[in-house]
Amino acid sequence: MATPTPHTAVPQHQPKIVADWVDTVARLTRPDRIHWCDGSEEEYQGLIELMLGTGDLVKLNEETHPGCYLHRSDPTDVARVEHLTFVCTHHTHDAGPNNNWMDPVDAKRLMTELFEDCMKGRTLYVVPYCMGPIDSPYSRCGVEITDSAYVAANMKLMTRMGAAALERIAREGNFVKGLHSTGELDPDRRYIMHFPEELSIMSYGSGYGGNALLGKKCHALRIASWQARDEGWMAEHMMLVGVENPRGETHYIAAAFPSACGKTNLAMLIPPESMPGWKIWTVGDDIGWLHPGPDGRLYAINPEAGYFGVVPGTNAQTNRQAYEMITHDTIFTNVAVTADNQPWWEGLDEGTPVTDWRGRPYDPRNGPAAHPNSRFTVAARQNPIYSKMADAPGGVPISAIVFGGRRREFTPLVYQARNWAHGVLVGASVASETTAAATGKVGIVRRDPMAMKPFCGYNFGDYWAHWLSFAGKLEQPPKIFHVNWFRRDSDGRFLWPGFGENLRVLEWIIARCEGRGEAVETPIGYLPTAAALNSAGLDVDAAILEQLLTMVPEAWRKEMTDVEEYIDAFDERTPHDLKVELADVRRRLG
Ligand code: GTP
Ligand code: SPV
Ligand code: MN
Repeated sequence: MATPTPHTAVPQHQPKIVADWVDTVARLTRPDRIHWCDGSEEEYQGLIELMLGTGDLVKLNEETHPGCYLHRSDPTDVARVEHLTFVCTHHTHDAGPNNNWMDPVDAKRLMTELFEDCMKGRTLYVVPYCMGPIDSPYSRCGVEITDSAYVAANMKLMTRMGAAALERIAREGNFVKGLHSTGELDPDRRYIMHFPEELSIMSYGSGYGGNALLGKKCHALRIASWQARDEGWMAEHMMLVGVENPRGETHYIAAAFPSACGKTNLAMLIPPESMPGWKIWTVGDDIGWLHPGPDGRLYAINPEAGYFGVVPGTNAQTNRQAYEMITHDTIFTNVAVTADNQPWWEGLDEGTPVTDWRGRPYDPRNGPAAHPNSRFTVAARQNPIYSKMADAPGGVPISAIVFGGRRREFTPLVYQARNWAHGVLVGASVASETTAAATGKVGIVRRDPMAMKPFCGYNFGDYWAHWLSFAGKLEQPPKIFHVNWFRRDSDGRFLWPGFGENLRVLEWIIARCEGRGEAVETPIGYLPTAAALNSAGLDVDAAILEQLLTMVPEAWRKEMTDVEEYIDAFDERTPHDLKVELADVRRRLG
């Protein structure tokens, strides 16, 4: 069975614990070939050639976009499928009302039937990977078995994949098992199953990022959040960024925003011209693993090594850095193309789409040319501002945690929580308009605590208790804030320019962390005065700024009633201290 494929590089040591599992899976799925990925460049090129041959990839314009390829996914398979994503724990309450639950025995039976013989005629790829710097004590390894060359190639860009990970697995004797098959891409035969009690994942019937690149949301968030709770750390849907002031001092900030709400853009922010001397260093754009450090501060690593980012909206004005980063050696998924075969998407001010994301001649009556959730996959080292600290085994010390969401009404541009426990309530209160990152209606406000609604692998009640427990684990906990870049006027226009201008908000956040920065105390926390926000060169009306920095009590009384109803739905698992914080805010609001 194990006939080597033409692009198998040097044979490598195969730890028995991995080989045994691969063997068991191969007996079930019956692949024609087995390919152990070594993570080399030659192997990546081999996967690309293979997919160009099968039509899974199309080569883009070599002159303007060297090394860039387009993948068109099945039109029913373009986003995460939250309604088909399950957490399978022995006790339903351990998964909690925030997750779909299935009994692990039933889930295994269902998945085993789907996986039976599903790799006949296909290649089984063994993808060993390390989430986090290869020599960090905070990193964790996994192995994804997949029958998709697209998944294997994406994992190469997104993780530390190959021989080094396999060596670490052999040394540590454990790993997260992720089994994936694209199956028939039939939405009725599509499930993403998590078994946190045994650190394993089974995903069938999708090739889309968050459903299929199992190192990312499945391992680094759902499984890792479970492990983190047991081991005393946190796995969060957070970007990590270093903000260097003109004096050369750097503060690290972690920000949790729901999917397609601005993490990648904040992590790669370009300072406005009116803020000379400020520099931004990207540590991560989507996931942070946070640990109490020896000095009583909270330290973070980015478990990923690449970006799977939202394409639409990326242009030279909003984010020149990201825009240039994806002009070479990038896999595009579901964008449109121009007559001369360049990738195209909504928000680009040059070029004209001739073929839409489905490969049809572009016709505006069919909707946008690029899918609203079209994505780029690119290695982090292509980011010109990739932080030198991104590979530091101990991570970076976090000064501030920032929550945020898409709220068209009343949520201020920024406010600061009173203390850690109140900050946990602020995080638990996050709500946001839904986006194209998951299938379903777009633009509906839903509660998304800590931006983890789709990603927390256990009961939110327990999760909030875990968050609260860090007050006792940290001598210098990060200060906690909430931002909203997405307020709109009655015509639907954004009130705040966003993108680079968001640095003004980060500047105030940093000032607050240093015990400076003017603020007014309100029932929901501290808001900056208009004067405290750096507005030199900022093109926003004074009246608009005032509106962005105002707390509207009636709206907040209603909001807190909603929050109360939401957190109470977690029954006896909702920590008492969180309810106390909430009652406190309600009392202050009157
Ligand atoms: P995931 O990868 O899904 O977790 O998303 P993300 O949080 O990294 O979101 P990303 O930075 O990719 O932004 C998503 C969309 O929001 C893109 O279309 C951006 O152009 C847009 N966006 C990002 N930042 C801002 C901002 O400050 N203001 C406005 N108006 N739009 C923004
Ligand atoms: C998200 O949906 O939050 C993403 C994209 O970052 S995915 O990897 O598909 O989850
Ligand atoms: Mn994300």
